[in-house]
Amino acid sequence: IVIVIIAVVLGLTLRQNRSEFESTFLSRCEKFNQYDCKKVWGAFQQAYVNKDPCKVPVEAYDPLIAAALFKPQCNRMMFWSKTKDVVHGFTEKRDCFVTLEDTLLGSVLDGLTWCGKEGSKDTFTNGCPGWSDCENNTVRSFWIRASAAFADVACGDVTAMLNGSINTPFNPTSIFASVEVPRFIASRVKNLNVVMVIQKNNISNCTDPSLKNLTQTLDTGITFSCKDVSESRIQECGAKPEIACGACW
Ligand code: N1C
Repeated sequence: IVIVIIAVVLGLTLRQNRSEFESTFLSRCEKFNQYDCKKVWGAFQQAYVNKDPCKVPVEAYDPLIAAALFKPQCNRMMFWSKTKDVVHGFTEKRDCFVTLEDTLLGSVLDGLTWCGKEGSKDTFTNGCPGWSDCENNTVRSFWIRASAAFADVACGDVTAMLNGSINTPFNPTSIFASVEVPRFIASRVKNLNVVMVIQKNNISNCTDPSLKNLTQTLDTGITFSCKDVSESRIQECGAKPEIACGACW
């Protein structure tokens, strides 16, 4: 009897987990019109279900990206590295910029962990490999693929917020440096404007040597600019809609 009870409870929790993930996915998806969320869910699942969660290549998400295409928003696209909270604190309140998390796929999967298992058709949210446990893990491959698609449609003036409180604001291992910047092409992107977020104890700024690597990676023809902006100014601009987007920094 005890074993049966344990089995039932375990079975229920696992099922609940699965349906909870699926309902989070669908309810977040349904906030966006123009998408067939059931179809998007199907395309999403096929990327990792019934697979070893360390053997999900970036390309496994190609059909998902095809099912939920990104629309280019010229001059409004915002990229970031190690500044997620500042960026989203700002974009939540103001309409100036669009981040990947404002698009269907980014917003649906932001903050979530998911993976499959060989021999199972379920989605698991526990026991999934961490970001750097193995290279081709379910979650990391998704963010690489989605970031690549988002960067592919970048156009006009592009903005990126980098962190002035770390040693290497432009870190070659970040998704921003390794996936996004190399995909900006001069025929679409005019200028890359880096906003260096400066806190009280900042250790780097726009003169940081890592930005040299950034300008060297940039496609010839894309101009580069960088501005040191205090975190409090970014917050102020987020809180005051009367400040025009272009006057924030
Ligand atoms: O490795 P990063 O920063 O440079 O990646 C950020 C970069 C942004 O410009 C986004 O367009 O790549 C995109 N991106 C996301 O939008 C995103 N949302 C949530 C990349 N990663 C994203 N995450 C999670 O943040 C992801 O699961 C991983 O843990 C971090 C990577 O962010 P980072 O190292 O600060």
